[in-house]
Amino acid sequence: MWGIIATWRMALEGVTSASKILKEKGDAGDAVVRAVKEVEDFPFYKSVGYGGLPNEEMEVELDAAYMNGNTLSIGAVGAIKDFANPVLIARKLSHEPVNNFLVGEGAEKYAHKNGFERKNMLTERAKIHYHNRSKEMEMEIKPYSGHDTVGMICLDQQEKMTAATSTSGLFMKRAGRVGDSPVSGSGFYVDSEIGGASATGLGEDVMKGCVSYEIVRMMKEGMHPQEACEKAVSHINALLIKKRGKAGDMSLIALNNKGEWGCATNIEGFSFVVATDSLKPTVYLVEHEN
Ligand code: SD4
Repeated sequence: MWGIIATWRMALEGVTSASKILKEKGDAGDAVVRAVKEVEDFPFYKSVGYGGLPNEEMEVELDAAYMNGNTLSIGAVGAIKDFANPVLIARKLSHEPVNNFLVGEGAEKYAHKNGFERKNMLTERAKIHYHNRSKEMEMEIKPYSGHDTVGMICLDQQEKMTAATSTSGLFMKRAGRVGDSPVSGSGFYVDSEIGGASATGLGEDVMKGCVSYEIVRMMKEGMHPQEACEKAVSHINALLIKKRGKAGDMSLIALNNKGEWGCATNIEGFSFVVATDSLKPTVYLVEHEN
């Protein structure tokens, strides 16, 4: 048995490539990284990797993470500039005994030292978006105004599970801002003996609920991924409204070690992609919040 689930329609091509790896008994780490890399490399996906939207200083700062559910090893980078594939750097960092989560200059030094490809990630198209947005600025940052993060969970035929995320974060974020996507337990979490989960949305609010860990914890208690996602979204949504008067946008996906999956959201129009040994890569659209 094998399976993969990913946030947003933009993951379809990557998930299709990963499915081939998984079908041929390939490794869940190779599959998830291959799928995320494809999203990072595609210049028209304006919130991940090359072509990602810049921060308020017109610089593209990227966050990414990788987790191995067999060993619970985690690697992550935050606010890294000028490297083509943050997810590859994150995976490499997951092999280090310590110093697994590096940000900014330190992350760039590590990437350079380890021979990762340097690249100016700011495209002409992203510059145009920046200039248009600058004009209408002076308003609250909205993560969903043309903004998505890719998060994936993968299960291979050897029963290994992995998670990976990659994002340019909120459009017009402050320089140095790091969201939930590279933060274990918030943007992602996976344990091969249970399953994994990943989040997309307003990172500042996702982190208030450690939602990915919460979902895995509920799945450990025997909950189906769908129920765990719904419970996690409704719980954090209600909690934030109670304590703060409002809750940020949030969408969650999960896959357990039996290949069962789920998704829940508090927005309208969240898309995600699933493939398993019995389901060809398929895009689902959740039109209404759960
Ligand atoms: C962040 N969670 O940096 C990311 C943004 C995102 O859809 O997922 N947008 O806060």
